[in-house]
Amino acid sequence: MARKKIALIGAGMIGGTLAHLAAKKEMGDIVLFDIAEGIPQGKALDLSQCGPIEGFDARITGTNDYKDIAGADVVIVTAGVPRKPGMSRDDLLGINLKVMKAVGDGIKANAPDAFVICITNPLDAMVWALREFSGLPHEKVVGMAGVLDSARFATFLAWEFGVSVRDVNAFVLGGHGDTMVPVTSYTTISGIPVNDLAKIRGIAPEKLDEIVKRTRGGGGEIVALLKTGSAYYAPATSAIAMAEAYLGDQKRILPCAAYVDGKYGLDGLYVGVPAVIGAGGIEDIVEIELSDEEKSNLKVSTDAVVELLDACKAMDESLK
Ligand code: A3D
Repeated sequence: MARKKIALIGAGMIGGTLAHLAAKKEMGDIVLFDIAEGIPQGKALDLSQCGPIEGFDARITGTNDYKDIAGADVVIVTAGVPRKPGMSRDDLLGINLKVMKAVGDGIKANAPDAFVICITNPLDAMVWALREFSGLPHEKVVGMAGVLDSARFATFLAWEFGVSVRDVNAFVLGGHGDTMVPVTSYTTISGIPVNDLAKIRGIAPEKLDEIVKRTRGGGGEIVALLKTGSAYYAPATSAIAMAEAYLGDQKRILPCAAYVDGKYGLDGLYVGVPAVIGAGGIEDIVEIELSDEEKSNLKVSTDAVVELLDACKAMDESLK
Protein backbone atom coordinates (compact mmCIF):
# COMPACT_ATOMS: atom_id res chain seq x y z
CA MET A 1 0.00 0.00 0.00
CA ALA A 2 1.32 3.46 -0.89
CA ARG A 3 2.32 5.62 2.01
CA LYS A 4 -0.13 8.27 3.11
CA LYS A 5 0.75 11.91 2.55
CA ILE A 6 0.32 14.50 5.27
CA ALA A 7 0.57 18.17 4.29
CA LEU A 8 1.17 20.73 7.02
CA ILE A 9 0.34 24.29 6.01
CA GLY A 10 2.32 26.52 8.34
CA ALA A 11 5.73 25.41 9.56
CA GLY A 12 5.78 27.37 12.79
CA MET A 13 5.66 26.05 16.34
CA ILE A 14 2.62 23.81 15.88
CA GLY A 15 3.59 22.85 12.30
CA GLY A 16 7.05 21.66 13.38
CA THR A 17 5.61 19.72 16.33
CA LEU A 18 3.00 18.11 14.06
CA ALA A 19 5.71 17.02 11.65
CA HIS A 20 7.73 15.44 14.45
CA LEU A 21 4.74 13.60 15.91
CA ALA A 22 3.49 12.39 12.49
CA ALA A 23 6.98 11.14 11.60
CA LYS A 24 7.48 9.34 14.93
CA LYS A 25 4.13 7.64 14.44
CA GLU A 26 4.98 6.76 10.79
CA MET A 27 1.65 8.21 9.71
CA GLY A 28 2.99 8.80 6.21
CA ASP A 29 5.29 11.11 4.29
CA ILE A 30 5.16 14.71 5.40
CA VAL A 31 5.26 17.96 3.44
CA LEU A 32 5.80 21.15 5.43
CA PHE A 33 4.57 24.25 3.60
CA ASP A 34 5.15 27.86 4.65
CA ILE A 35 5.40 31.24 2.93
CA ALA A 36 8.59 31.97 4.87
CA GLU A 37 11.47 30.84 2.67
CA GLY A 38 13.92 28.44 4.29
CA ILE A 39 11.84 27.73 7.43
CA PRO A 40 9.97 24.65 6.14
CA GLN A 41 13.08 23.40 4.34
CA GLY A 42 15.27 23.88 7.43
CA LYS A 43 12.77 22.25 9.79
CA ALA A 44 12.26 19.36 7.36
CA LEU A 45 16.01 18.74 7.22
CA ASP A 46 16.40 18.94 10.99
CA LEU A 47 13.43 16.62 11.56
CA SER A 48 14.63 14.16 8.89
CA GLN A 49 17.83 13.78 10.88
CA CYS A 50 15.80 12.52 13.87
CA GLY A 51 14.92 9.51 11.69
CA PRO A 52 18.09 7.45 12.20
CA ILE A 53 17.94 8.04 15.97
CA GLU A 54 14.23 7.49 16.46
CA GLY A 55 13.99 4.86 13.74
CA PHE A 56 11.40 6.34 11.40
CA ASP A 57 11.44 6.23 7.61
CA ALA A 58 8.86 8.94 7.01
CA ARG A 59 10.12 11.31 4.34
CA ILE A 60 9.86 14.93 5.44
CA THR A 61 10.20 17.75 2.91
CA GLY A 62 9.82 21.51 3.16
CA THR A 63 8.39 23.75 0.45
CA ASN A 64 7.05 27.20 -0.48
CA ASP A 65 5.09 25.80 -3.42
CA TYR A 66 1.51 24.57 -3.04
CA LYS A 67 2.06 22.10 -5.90
CA ASP A 68 4.07 19.94 -3.48
CA ILE A 69 0.98 19.19 -1.39
CA ALA A 70 -0.65 17.51 -4.41
CA GLY A 71 -2.58 14.38 -3.52
CA ALA A 72 -2.31 14.85 0.26
CA ASP A 73 -4.59 12.56 2.30
CA VAL A 74 -4.63 14.88 5.30
CA VAL A 75 -3.93 18.61 5.43
CA ILE A 76 -3.43 20.32 8.79
CA VAL A 77 -3.56 24.10 8.71
CA THR A 78 -1.73 26.27 11.25
CA ALA A 79 -0.79 29.08 8.86
CA GLY A 80 -1.29 32.53 10.27
CA VAL A 81 -0.38 34.57 13.27
CA PRO A 82 -0.67 33.30 16.85
CA ARG A 83 -1.82 35.33 19.84
CA LYS A 84 0.54 37.66 21.67
CA PRO A 85 -0.13 38.68 25.31
CA GLY A 86 -3.13 41.00 25.55
CA MET A 87 -4.40 39.93 22.14
CA SER A 88 -7.72 38.09 21.94
CA ARG A 89 -8.28 35.30 19.43
CA ASP A 90 -10.67 37.67 17.66
CA ASP A 91 -7.97 40.30 17.15
CA LEU A 92 -6.41 37.80 14.81
CA LEU A 93 -9.51 37.70 12.61
CA GLY A 94 -8.56 40.16 9.85
CA ILE A 95 -5.00 38.90 9.44
CA ASN A 96 -5.82 35.21 9.44
CA LEU A 97 -8.89 35.55 7.18
CA LYS A 98 -6.57 36.61 4.33
CA VAL A 99 -4.31 33.66 5.12
CA MET A 100 -7.30 31.26 4.95
CA LYS A 101 -8.13 32.62 1.48
CA ALA A 102 -4.63 31.76 0.22
CA VAL A 103 -4.63 28.36 1.95
CA GLY A 104 -8.17 27.51 0.74
CA ASP A 105 -7.16 28.27 -2.85
CA GLY A 106 -4.02 26.15 -2.48
CA ILE A 107 -5.98 23.16 -1.13
CA LYS A 108 -8.73 23.48 -3.74
CA ALA A 109 -6.18 23.40 -6.58
CA ASN A 110 -3.89 20.69 -5.21
CA ALA A 111 -5.50 18.49 -2.55
CA PRO A 112 -9.28 18.54 -3.05
CA ASP A 113 -9.71 14.98 -1.71
CA ALA A 114 -7.92 15.60 1.60
CA PHE A 115 -9.36 15.60 5.11
CA VAL A 116 -8.56 19.10 6.30
CA ILE A 117 -8.01 19.98 9.96
CA CYS A 118 -7.84 23.69 10.76
CA ILE A 119 -6.06 24.95 13.89
CA THR A 120 -5.63 28.63 13.01
CA ASN A 121 -7.46 31.05 15.34
CA PRO A 122 -10.06 32.39 15.81
CA LEU A 123 -10.84 28.74 15.22
CA ASP A 124 -14.59 28.47 14.63
CA ALA A 125 -14.56 31.38 12.16
CA MET A 126 -11.35 30.32 10.40
CA VAL A 127 -12.52 26.74 9.79
CA TRP A 128 -15.78 28.10 8.35
CA ALA A 129 -13.87 30.52 6.08
CA LEU A 130 -11.38 27.82 5.04
CA ARG A 131 -14.29 25.57 4.01
CA GLU A 132 -15.88 28.40 2.03
CA PHE A 133 -12.62 29.30 0.25
CA SER A 134 -11.58 25.68 -0.45
CA GLY A 135 -15.04 24.55 -1.59
CA LEU A 136 -14.45 21.08 -0.09
CA PRO A 137 -17.44 19.13 1.29
CA HIS A 138 -18.34 20.17 4.84
CA GLU A 139 -17.61 16.69 6.21
CA LYS A 140 -14.02 16.89 4.98
CA VAL A 141 -13.15 20.15 6.77
CA VAL A 142 -13.03 20.32 10.56
CA GLY A 143 -11.51 22.45 13.29
CA MET A 144 -9.33 21.26 16.15
CA ALA A 145 -10.24 22.77 19.51
CA GLY A 146 -12.45 20.44 21.55
CA VAL A 147 -9.84 17.68 21.85
CA LEU A 148 -7.41 20.24 23.26
CA ASP A 149 -9.94 21.98 25.51
CA SER A 150 -11.13 18.61 26.84
CA ALA A 151 -7.53 17.55 27.44
CA ARG A 152 -6.94 20.73 29.46
CA PHE A 153 -10.12 20.05 31.46
CA ALA A 154 -9.03 16.42 32.00
CA THR A 155 -5.54 17.46 33.12
CA PHE A 156 -6.84 19.89 35.76
CA LEU A 157 -9.42 17.34 36.99
CA ALA A 158 -6.81 14.57 37.26
CA TRP A 159 -4.57 16.87 39.32
CA GLU A 160 -7.43 17.88 41.64
CA PHE A 161 -8.76 14.34 42.14
CA GLY A 162 -5.30 12.78 42.36
CA VAL A 163 -6.14 10.21 39.65
CA SER A 164 -4.55 9.11 36.38
CA VAL A 165 -5.35 11.33 33.39
CA ARG A 166 -6.11 8.09 31.53
CA ASP A 167 -9.22 7.60 33.63
CA VAL A 168 -10.66 11.05 33.02
CA ASN A 169 -13.10 11.44 30.14
CA ALA A 170 -13.76 15.16 29.98
CA PHE A 171 -16.11 16.96 27.71
CA VAL A 172 -16.13 20.49 26.29
CA LEU A 173 -18.69 21.92 23.86
CA GLY A 174 -19.17 25.18 21.98
CA GLY A 175 -16.88 27.73 20.41
CA HIS A 176 -13.13 27.78 21.10
CA GLY A 177 -12.96 30.88 23.24
CA ASP A 178 -13.63 32.14 26.71
CA THR A 179 -17.30 31.15 26.29
CA MET A 180 -16.57 27.45 25.65
CA VAL A 181 -18.74 25.09 27.69
CA PRO A 182 -16.94 22.44 29.77
CA VAL A 183 -19.81 20.02 30.46
CA THR A 184 -19.38 18.47 33.89
CA SER A 185 -22.61 16.43 33.56
CA TYR A 186 -20.96 14.34 30.79
CA THR A 187 -17.52 14.23 32.38
CA THR A 188 -16.57 10.98 34.08
CA ILE A 189 -13.65 9.48 35.96
CA SER A 190 -13.46 5.76 35.26
CA GLY A 191 -17.16 5.90 34.38
CA ILE A 192 -18.11 7.70 37.61
CA PRO A 193 -19.78 11.08 36.98
CA VAL A 194 -17.32 13.72 38.13
CA ASN A 195 -19.92 15.44 40.35
CA ASP A 196 -20.52 12.12 42.18
CA LEU A 197 -16.81 11.47 42.67
CA ALA A 198 -16.38 15.04 43.92
CA LYS A 199 -18.96 14.33 46.66
CA ILE A 200 -17.25 11.03 47.56
CA ARG A 201 -13.82 12.72 47.69
CA GLY A 202 -15.11 15.81 49.53
CA ILE A 203 -14.23 18.16 46.68
CA ALA A 204 -16.39 21.30 46.90
CA PRO A 205 -18.52 22.37 43.90
CA GLU A 206 -16.63 25.70 43.97
CA LYS A 207 -13.42 23.78 43.23
CA LEU A 208 -15.03 22.26 40.12
CA ASP A 209 -16.20 25.75 39.10
CA GLU A 210 -12.60 26.97 39.40
CA ILE A 211 -11.43 24.11 37.16
CA VAL A 212 -14.08 24.99 34.57
CA LYS A 213 -12.89 28.61 34.67
CA ARG A 214 -9.24 27.59 34.34
CA THR A 215 -10.13 25.37 31.36
CA ARG A 216 -11.87 28.28 29.63
CA GLY A 217 -8.78 30.42 30.10
CA GLY A 218 -6.36 27.52 29.46
CA GLY A 219 -4.92 28.94 26.24
CA GLY A 220 -4.52 32.44 27.67
CA GLU A 221 -2.70 31.09 30.76
CA ILE A 222 -0.03 29.62 28.48
CA VAL A 223 0.17 32.75 26.27
CA ALA A 224 0.78 34.86 29.40
CA LEU A 225 3.63 32.56 30.46
CA LEU A 226 5.28 32.13 27.04
CA LYS A 227 4.96 35.84 26.17
CA THR A 228 6.02 35.31 22.53
CA GLY A 229 3.37 32.90 21.24
CA SER A 230 0.75 30.35 22.19
CA ALA A 231 0.60 26.66 23.13
CA TYR A 232 1.88 24.16 20.60
CA TYR A 233 2.63 20.73 22.07
CA ALA A 234 -0.93 19.86 23.14
CA PRO A 235 -2.58 21.54 20.11
CA ALA A 236 -0.37 19.46 17.79
CA THR A 237 -1.03 16.24 19.75
CA SER A 238 -4.79 16.91 19.53
CA ALA A 239 -4.79 17.36 15.75
CA ILE A 240 -2.71 14.20 15.31
CA ALA A 241 -5.38 12.21 17.21
CA MET A 242 -8.00 13.55 14.78
CA ALA A 243 -5.84 12.72 11.73
CA GLU A 244 -5.27 9.19 13.05
CA ALA A 245 -9.02 8.73 13.53
CA TYR A 246 -9.55 9.62 9.87
CA LEU A 247 -6.65 7.63 8.39
CA GLY A 248 -7.47 4.57 10.50
CA ASP A 249 -11.27 4.83 10.03
CA GLN A 250 -11.42 4.64 13.82
CA LYS A 251 -14.96 6.07 14.26
CA ARG A 252 -13.78 7.92 17.36
CA ILE A 253 -16.20 10.35 18.93
CA LEU A 254 -14.11 13.46 19.43
CA PRO A 255 -15.21 16.96 20.32
CA CYS A 256 -14.32 19.10 17.29
CA ALA A 257 -15.44 22.19 15.45
CA ALA A 258 -17.67 20.42 12.93
CA TYR A 259 -20.28 21.79 10.56
CA VAL A 260 -23.65 21.68 12.31
CA ASP A 261 -26.76 22.22 10.26
CA GLY A 262 -29.95 21.36 12.13
CA LYS A 263 -28.68 19.66 15.28
CA TYR A 264 -28.38 21.66 18.52
CA GLY A 265 -30.79 24.16 16.93
CA LEU A 266 -27.90 25.48 14.80
CA ASP A 267 -28.08 26.63 11.26
CA GLY A 268 -24.96 26.09 9.15
CA LEU A 269 -22.25 26.82 11.71
CA TYR A 270 -18.87 25.37 12.66
CA VAL A 271 -18.82 24.86 16.40
CA GLY A 272 -17.49 22.38 18.97
CA VAL A 273 -19.70 19.27 19.14
CA PRO A 274 -19.08 15.54 19.63
CA ALA A 275 -18.35 14.23 16.13
CA VAL A 276 -17.65 10.75 14.75
CA ILE A 277 -14.41 10.75 12.73
CA GLY A 278 -13.84 7.89 10.28
CA ALA A 279 -12.79 7.33 6.67
CA GLY A 280 -15.67 9.53 5.49
CA GLY A 281 -14.37 12.46 7.51
CA ILE A 282 -16.99 13.78 9.92
CA GLU A 283 -19.45 10.90 9.64
CA ASP A 284 -21.96 11.97 12.28
CA ILE A 285 -22.61 14.56 14.96
CA VAL A 286 -23.92 13.32 18.26
CA GLU A 287 -26.63 15.50 19.74
CA ILE A 288 -26.61 15.06 23.50
CA GLU A 289 -29.27 16.18 26.00
CA LEU A 290 -28.25 19.30 27.87
CA SER A 291 -29.63 20.92 31.02
CA ASP A 292 -31.25 24.35 30.69
CA GLU A 293 -28.13 25.98 32.11
CA GLU A 294 -25.84 24.10 29.68
CA LYS A 295 -28.15 25.03 26.80
CA SER A 296 -28.02 28.70 27.68
CA ASN A 297 -24.21 28.57 28.06
CA LEU A 298 -23.98 26.91 24.64
CA LYS A 299 -26.18 29.65 23.19
CA VAL A 300 -23.82 32.34 24.55
CA SER A 301 -20.92 30.47 22.98
CA THR A 302 -22.56 29.95 19.58
CA ASP A 303 -23.75 33.57 19.52
CA ALA A 304 -20.10 34.61 19.88
CA VAL A 305 -19.24 32.40 16.87
CA VAL A 306 -22.08 33.92 14.79
CA GLU A 307 -20.75 37.40 15.64
CA LEU A 308 -17.31 36.39 14.34
CA LEU A 309 -18.78 34.98 11.14
CA ASP A 310 -20.64 38.23 10.56
CA ALA A 311 -17.35 40.09 11.01
CA CYS A 312 -15.68 37.74 8.46
CA LYS A 313 -18.49 38.33 5.98
CA ALA A 314 -18.16 42.09 6.44
CA MET A 315 -14.41 41.86 5.75
CA ASP A 316 -14.62 39.64 2.65
CA GLU A 317 -17.31 40.19 0.05
CA SER A 318 -16.89 36.67 -1.38
CA LEU A 319 -18.04 35.16 1.94
CA LYS A 320 -21.51 36.75 1.84
P1 A3D B 1 3.62 30.26 14.43
O1 A3D B 1 4.73 29.58 15.12
O2 A3D B 1 3.69 31.74 14.27
O3 A3D B 1 3.44 29.59 13.00
C1 A3D B 1 2.59 30.09 12.03
C2 A3D B 1 3.27 29.92 10.69
O4 A3D B 1 2.36 30.31 9.67
C3 A3D B 1 4.53 30.77 10.52
O5 A3D B 1 5.64 29.94 10.23
C4 A3D B 1 4.19 31.69 9.35
O6 A3D B 1 5.31 31.97 8.49
C5 A3D B 1 3.14 30.86 8.64
N1 A3D B 1 2.29 31.64 7.74
C6 A3D B 1 1.84 32.90 7.86
N2 A3D B 1 1.10 33.23 6.78
C7 A3D B 1 1.07 32.14 5.99
C8 A3D B 1 0.47 31.85 4.74
N3 A3D B 1 -0.26 32.75 4.10
N4 A3D B 1 0.65 30.62 4.22
C9 A3D B 1 1.41 29.70 4.84
N5 A3D B 1 2.00 29.90 6.02
C10 A3D B 1 1.84 31.12 6.58
O7 A3D B 1 2.22 29.93 15.15
P2 A3D B 1 1.77 28.58 15.91
O8 A3D B 1 2.22 27.41 15.11
O9 A3D B 1 2.15 28.69 17.33
O10 A3D B 1 0.18 28.74 15.83
C11 A3D B 1 -0.49 28.64 14.59
C12 A3D B 1 -1.97 29.02 14.72
O11 A3D B 1 -2.63 28.10 15.59
C13 A3D B 1 -2.25 30.41 15.31
O12 A3D B 1 -3.31 31.02 14.59
C14 A3D B 1 -2.70 30.11 16.72
O13 A3D B 1 -3.53 31.13 17.26
C15 A3D B 1 -3.44 28.83 16.51
N6 A3D B 1 -3.66 28.00 17.70
C16 A3D B 1 -4.87 27.41 17.83
C17 A3D B 1 -5.15 26.61 18.91
C18 A3D B 1 -6.48 25.97 19.04
O14 A3D B 1 -6.73 25.29 20.00
C19 A3D B 1 -7.49 26.16 18.01
C20 A3D B 1 -4.17 26.40 19.89
C21 A3D B 1 -2.93 27.01 19.74
C22 A3D B 1 -2.68 27.82 18.63
